[in-house]
Amino acid sequence: MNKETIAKQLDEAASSAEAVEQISLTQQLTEDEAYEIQAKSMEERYARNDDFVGLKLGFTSFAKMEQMGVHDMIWGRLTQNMWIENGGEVNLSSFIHPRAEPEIAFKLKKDLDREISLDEIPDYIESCSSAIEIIDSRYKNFKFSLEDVIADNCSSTGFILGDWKPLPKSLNDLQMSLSFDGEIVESDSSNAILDNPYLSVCNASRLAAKYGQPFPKGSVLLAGAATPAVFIKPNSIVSAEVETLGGVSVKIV
Ligand code: OOG
Ligand code: MG
Repeated sequence: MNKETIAKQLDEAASSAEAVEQISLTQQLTEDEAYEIQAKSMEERYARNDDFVGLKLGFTSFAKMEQMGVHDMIWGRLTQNMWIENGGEVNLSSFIHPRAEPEIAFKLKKDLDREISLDEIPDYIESCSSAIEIIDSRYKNFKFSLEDVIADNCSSTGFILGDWKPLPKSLNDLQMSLSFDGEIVESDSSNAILDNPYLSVCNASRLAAKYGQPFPKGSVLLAGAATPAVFIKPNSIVSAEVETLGGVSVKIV
């Protein structure tokens, strides 16, 4: 299959909530080819009046890498239609086999078009918040290679942001948890994210510049999950809490 066909197939799998076979079962892709497919599949979404609103990193914690058997950082694009209001509702029937993750989000106060260092973060990042990411692999059994998941826009499906907070001096040693109906199902320290969640900003700036992805003022960045992802159940409330940043929740119907 050519890249165009794979991009369309993955886009169709996402819109119809019907899983497809992993590409890597029949065809070898390089990482760069997988990012080209991701870019092409995003064109399909943008053509349906969806808009780019930010980036996400994946596999920034050891717990996530171990869970999925994939050991490299990846990045994907977030769109307006993936953005779910804090306290809002999502319908499980629009997904294949969704999972939730506790995350930290950032908001850009300036266009970011080159790799920045930790010292520069206060110049480029306006605020941060607690977040939930909902991921939903378009591949059967939620199984993929690194190239498969990159082509599938890193399983990006939905995200919910808590209230924006001023940047603290440090985002280390904060307890992060994911709860279903008020019961904690996963928790870890924020250090699980690259030993320092601020390093997600540096890495996202590097990757966006490397792949020529504009990362403009106002964009959101999801830093990557601190814990393994957990399958979502119908008729439940999913919430995440990041110590000092507060909570965020979504109702699954
Ligand atoms: C890929 C997305 C990983 C994260 O936060 O690590 C991710 C997947 O596990 O399906 O979003
Ligand atoms: Mg994530």
